[in-house]
Amino acid sequence: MFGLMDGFLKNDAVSLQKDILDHVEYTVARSRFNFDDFEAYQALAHSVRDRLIERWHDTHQYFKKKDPKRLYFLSLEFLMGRSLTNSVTNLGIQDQYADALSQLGFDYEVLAEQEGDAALGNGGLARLAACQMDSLATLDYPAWGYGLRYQYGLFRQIIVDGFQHEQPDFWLNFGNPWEIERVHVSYPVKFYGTVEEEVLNGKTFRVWIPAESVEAVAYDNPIPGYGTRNAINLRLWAAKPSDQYDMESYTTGDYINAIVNRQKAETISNVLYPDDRSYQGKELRLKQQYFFVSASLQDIIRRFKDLHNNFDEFPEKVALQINDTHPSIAIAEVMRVLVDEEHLDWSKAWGIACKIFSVTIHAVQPEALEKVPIDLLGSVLPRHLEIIYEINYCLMEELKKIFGQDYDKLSRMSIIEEGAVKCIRMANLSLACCHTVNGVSRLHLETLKTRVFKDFYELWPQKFQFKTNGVTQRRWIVVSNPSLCSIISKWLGTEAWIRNVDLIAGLREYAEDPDLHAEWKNMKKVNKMRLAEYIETLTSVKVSLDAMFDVQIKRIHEYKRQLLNILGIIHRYDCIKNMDESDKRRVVPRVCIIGGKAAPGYEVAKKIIKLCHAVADKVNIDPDVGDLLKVVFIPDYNVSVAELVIPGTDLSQHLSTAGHEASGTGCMKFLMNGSLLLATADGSAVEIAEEIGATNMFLFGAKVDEVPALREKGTSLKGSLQFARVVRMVRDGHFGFKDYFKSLCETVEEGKDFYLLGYDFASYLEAQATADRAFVDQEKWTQMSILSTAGSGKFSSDRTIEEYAEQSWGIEPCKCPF
Ligand code: 26V
Repeated sequence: MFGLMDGFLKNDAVSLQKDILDHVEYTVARSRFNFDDFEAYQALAHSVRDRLIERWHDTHQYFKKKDPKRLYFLSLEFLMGRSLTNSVTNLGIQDQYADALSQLGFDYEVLAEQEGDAALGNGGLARLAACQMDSLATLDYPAWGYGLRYQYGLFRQIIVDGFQHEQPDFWLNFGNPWEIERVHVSYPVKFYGTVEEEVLNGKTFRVWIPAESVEAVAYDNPIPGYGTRNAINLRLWAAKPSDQYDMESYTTGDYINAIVNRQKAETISNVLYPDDRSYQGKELRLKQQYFFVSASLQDIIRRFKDLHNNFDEFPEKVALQINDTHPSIAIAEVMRVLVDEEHLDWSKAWGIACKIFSVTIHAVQPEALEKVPIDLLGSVLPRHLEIIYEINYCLMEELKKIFGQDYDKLSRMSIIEEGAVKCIRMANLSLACCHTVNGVSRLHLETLKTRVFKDFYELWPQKFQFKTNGVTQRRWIVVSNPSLCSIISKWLGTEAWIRNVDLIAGLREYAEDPDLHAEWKNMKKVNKMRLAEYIETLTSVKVSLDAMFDVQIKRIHEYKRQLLNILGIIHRYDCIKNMDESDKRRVVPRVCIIGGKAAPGYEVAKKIIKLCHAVADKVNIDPDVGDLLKVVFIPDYNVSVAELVIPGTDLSQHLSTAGHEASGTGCMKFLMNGSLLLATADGSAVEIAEEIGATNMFLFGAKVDEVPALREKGTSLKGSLQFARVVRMVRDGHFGFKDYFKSLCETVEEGKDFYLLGYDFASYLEAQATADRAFVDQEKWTQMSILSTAGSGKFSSDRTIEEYAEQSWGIEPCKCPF
């Protein structure tokens, strides 16, 4: 590890202790002789924050001096989780802090548990953004993240009688030491109003006269790199009432109402939308998008103008990354600023816009692509609607030259969707402008090219690329699995893999070494013990450490097929019930762990959660089963729960119907931690199989190209007697709640089984049986586990970010000297 002192603040244990005590006294305002764990955590966090701020300042000073091309990463969601452990690890001063705290009578790990998660995102897309920020900082890229500072993050899930209930996530209630409020960095963001014509120097301009203004205030979250002095910034915007807001009410004497109305401005950044399935065309959502986009662009342009006065240089200094279609209103906003405010020609402005934007699509399903009703856009952002019409006009003119009278094609490619409700297709707006459109795995790009964006791909094949997702090994190994981290460093003889994860492949050489096996098994056991304790505290279920810990944790979605998992568990239960004692001795004991949140309005997903509990209630107390099978639902799954569960997992499940998971990043975290994967050939799993060898994982199910025909044929329950039997058990009320589960059973009925659970069931059970057999041979299993970790190098977000930097953004590292 590095650096005892690299700024004004010293990092030896004595200095850290003094800093912590000072913060107890002066920041937390408690006596230095009497403070509890939470107060100690707060003081500790503030002392870490001081060190982050030093690096943050130096980095930004240095970026300013060098003025490199910067990447601006626009995302409506960032799922950062906890900051303490990650920051301390990246600063390289964990041992010193642990020492300092133990001398004060505190335990570093206990204090780390005091921190709540920053959950400003739904799932995969948002956690990916967080991993990518870590890689951008570590690899010294001059990058900024921009997003929204929601008052309420993703809802907390509580389970009452097996049913999910949602509770608000008041994550800011106890303060947030990781952010720096910048009251002086604020911009007005305008809404509504009309557009008028204005003549200036003989030229006519369209001028937006907005009717409402809301202030965007910056909150900066420093993101430290590992093994570097660089700390980049995640700037999140909070909505505050603007000074210009409704002044009239004051002058008319309606003071109280004027104040109440002002407060309404804050609703824009109040709450994160918790549904990651389809866009519903809500006004608040559009306002959130424009709010953070407009503030970010004002900030970016101000920074550019500090050093430049010619917008021709803009593409040399600025790369704008749009994370999914959510921020794509940025394209219209850049055009508005360049044309209406900077008075550039339309074509010149469009040329600039086309050079700066790139987009990554994170979904497969067309429903996830946002569409905004024209009436809504016209009311909230009237000038932007005009601009989008103009962009579409130019696009259509260009397409007519190429495709002539092919009106079907033209209407498919148009940014405007005609229909009962006329809409703007935000994805098409992005496709028209962005120089690069990225998929998140090789398979995903194929789907985009051949289905969702076929017409655009045929027109502009060069725009389409993929960057297979990755996750950061800093959080997912170093922070969450310190014993594995030590083993890897010891056997490789270096810690260099933490920055250059390709080195991890060096473990392959020792995959059969009995000494490594012993250490590896011990590491797994200790992690399983921790997980078992957590499970018992939360659910009162006692689990055996000799059992295979089998885990599926992710958002609950029909396409992710948690239902397939539960039906598989029912089958296992049914088999055990029908066994005699000698057969039972051959059963591999399992602890089946499921966790995840269902979108609040997603009924089917909520029924899946209830079914999981209903099965657990029956199985876990059945004396015929004992330790052979336990079923556990972990409530309120989030990033820090993942950090605990993943290291203790033997087998993880990734069951999406082929063609539905764009990439999947959970599987990469499990892979790094030496969990074996039971997966369909979907998303990144295909590439994982190439890296570690298909024989080191358990693949099953229909392949992508078989899916359409299988759907057409309407595969039936008759196809698998076993499937029919387990579904009947649920339908007949074997687990209670007969009426409640009726509609859930119908989703997999003959002719309705869209996600092909019935078709894949037999092959799923076969893969499960293969996993059981493999687990019996613990040496073989351990070897496969080591090979999984050894093959995980490609799935680091460092690799992904380097590809983006080179192929999409055109940015270079800018390393702040130590
Ligand atoms: C869509 C919407 C629709 C409007 C309401 C709010 C909202 C929020 C999120 C989304 C899209 C979710 C997309 C997402 O998380 N995709 C996941 O992205 C991962 C990272 O690329 C990828 O590994 C997963 O396969 C993909 O499902």
